[in-house]
Amino acid sequence: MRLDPDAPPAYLKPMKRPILTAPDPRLQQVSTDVETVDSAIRQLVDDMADSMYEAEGIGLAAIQIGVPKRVIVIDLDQKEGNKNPVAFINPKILWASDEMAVFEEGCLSVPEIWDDVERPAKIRAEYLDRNGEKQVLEADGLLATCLQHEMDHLNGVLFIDHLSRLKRSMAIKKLTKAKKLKETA
Ligand code: GNR
Ligand code: NI
Repeated sequence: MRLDPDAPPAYLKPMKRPILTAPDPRLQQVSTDVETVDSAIRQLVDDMADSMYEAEGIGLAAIQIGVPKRVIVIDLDQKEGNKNPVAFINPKILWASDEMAVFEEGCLSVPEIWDDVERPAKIRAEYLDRNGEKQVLEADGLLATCLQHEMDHLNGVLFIDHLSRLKRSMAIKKLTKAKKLKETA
């Protein structure tokens, strides 16, 4: 519910750690593994969660706030007062199903563009949690899609890279135009 109809959309609100938007070469960087899950990493996780909630997203990769480390935060069912961000550090896919699933995807770094992306329907992944403990998770549905979308970010890949060349170039054109308009505003 939007109280003020003239309020800017969430992703344009000033943030402590603003989210980079395409085209930005930083989003194409390959992020590097975290060596030690220390308090600085936990602070990064908390900052990422802040930016994710402020932008009303369900997931965020560290590179989206300009930090090229293999850190992801996800919260699929966030209700007011019930925020439960989950950190995935150095995530690795151990297994992916042959079965595929199509979801309509969006991205906080690709504002206002949505399109269908096909990915493995189920995955098994290992990662470190915010205490540095190794975890293994089997995921399907939206969580499987979201994890793969975020792990793509760690490798410098955006969901529009999975679209046809025509759709991708139309998306980049639209994003470039939107950025120019924002600069001159
Ligand atoms: O908020 C987000 N929603 C979403 C919807 C479908 C598939 C993936 C996503 S992730 C996205 C947030 C984001 O850009 N994470 O990188
Ligand atoms: Ni994204």
